[in-house]
Amino acid sequence: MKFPSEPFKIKVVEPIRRTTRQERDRLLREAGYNLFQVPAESVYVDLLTDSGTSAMSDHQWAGLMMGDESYAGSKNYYHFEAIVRSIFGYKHVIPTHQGRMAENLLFSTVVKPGMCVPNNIHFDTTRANVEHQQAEALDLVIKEAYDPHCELPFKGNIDLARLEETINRAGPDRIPLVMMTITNNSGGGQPVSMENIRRTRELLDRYPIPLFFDACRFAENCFFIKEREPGYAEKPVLEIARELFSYGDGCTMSAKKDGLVNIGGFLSLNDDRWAQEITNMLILVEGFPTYGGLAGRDLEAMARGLQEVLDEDYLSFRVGQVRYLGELLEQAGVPILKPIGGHAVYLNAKEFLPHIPQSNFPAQALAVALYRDYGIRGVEIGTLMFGKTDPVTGRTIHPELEMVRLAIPRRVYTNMQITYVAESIIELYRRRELIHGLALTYEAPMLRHFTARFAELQESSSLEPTAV
Ligand code: P70
Repeated sequence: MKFPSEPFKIKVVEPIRRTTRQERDRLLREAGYNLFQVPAESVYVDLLTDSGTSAMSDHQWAGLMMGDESYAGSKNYYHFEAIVRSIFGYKHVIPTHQGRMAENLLFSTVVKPGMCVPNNIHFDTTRANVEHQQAEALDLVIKEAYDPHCELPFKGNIDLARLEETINRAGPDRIPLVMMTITNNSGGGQPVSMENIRRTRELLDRYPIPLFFDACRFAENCFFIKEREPGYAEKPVLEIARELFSYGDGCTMSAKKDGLVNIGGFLSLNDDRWAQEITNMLILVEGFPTYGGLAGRDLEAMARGLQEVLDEDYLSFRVGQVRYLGELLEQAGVPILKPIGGHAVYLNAKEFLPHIPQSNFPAQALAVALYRDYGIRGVEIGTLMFGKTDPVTGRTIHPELEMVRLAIPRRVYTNMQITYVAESIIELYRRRELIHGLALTYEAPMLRHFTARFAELQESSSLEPTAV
């Protein structure tokens, strides 16, 4: 089946409050046209993120009742540790409350000022945690990743020639580790191939430099390997994951994605000395090593989620649902980033709104229109999130990709709701010239996208009022 139907049925529902266009228009004004400032209760389909927004299964909810809340030695920790070891295969398993704390603990331990950390593309929190150590975060993804039309099966691959050149230029002593983000979120949720990982390992062995994974969406990456890479079609996804992680020395994980939980993460690695230092720091900032900032019940939900996420019926539905949205849009001529990613569809705002220059935030304007007219919330991944000010000229340097990411929460929305999203966007595309740009009225010095405020360059009253 091209788009597999849901491999679950719904036991509990969360009603969604309907809002009017008028109400959403008011909320947008109050929010300064920043969708992070809009109350979630006033959103119909919330595609802001796939992080921490999954629906847990009855098995996971049952696991919450089995929480052992002992300060030390909780049985849920041992279960969680065993599951993580059985999939990832690393010796030490260090729980954290979410992914960025795993990054913070790792980088504050192994990265020193003046060092550099290569990655395919650093996610913002990873980059911020590397830069916080006064080190350089280098993005070395293959150049095709920046072309929204280029259809490669593994567009998240790292450029091995550039990696080798970087190591030779910087010197292996200045590179404490190489990261690989699977799937590559900032590059469109694109997978990395097993071959690229194997060859990265071979290259790093020559120095030697450790390889770590940013493993948030590892199951989706492994599913793409099964679908696309020769030799893997018959292998279970669990086996693919085990092989993939065997080429690394450790990983950071935000279990809010492929852990199918609402909060949780971990760091797992082989090196005893690093693990000891990290554990000492963990006690200082998160808690005792058998709970690491989480409740025992959270560890149990995470252990169960990590097993469920490897279910192939689930994965083919999951990746299929994202593809379903992408293909409906593509068939109608809506410009999207290709190939369709594992967790999200990315609208190409430069082509959707060619009449709005990048300095007037076309992707943000598109996200605003989508919310105002249809109650759908996506997230801007463009000039607002990644634009930088040139320290010499004071002018803004715009990123190459200007996109609205529609991230699909796991097991949350029905295919009918996804159809509604597609139909809304197609309708909006037909009257795209009525969308106007935005001008910044406030920005914070760091991570400005969360709190920025805008003014509309022209009132958007000409759009049809649509009730959802
Ligand atoms: C997302 C969220 C989190 C993330 C990630 C990768 C590859 C680490 C982390 C940090 C963040 C987000 C973005 C926009 C709106 C809301 C939320 N990604 N590495 O949606 O993990 O959040 O647990 O600290 O994608 O992509 P954590």
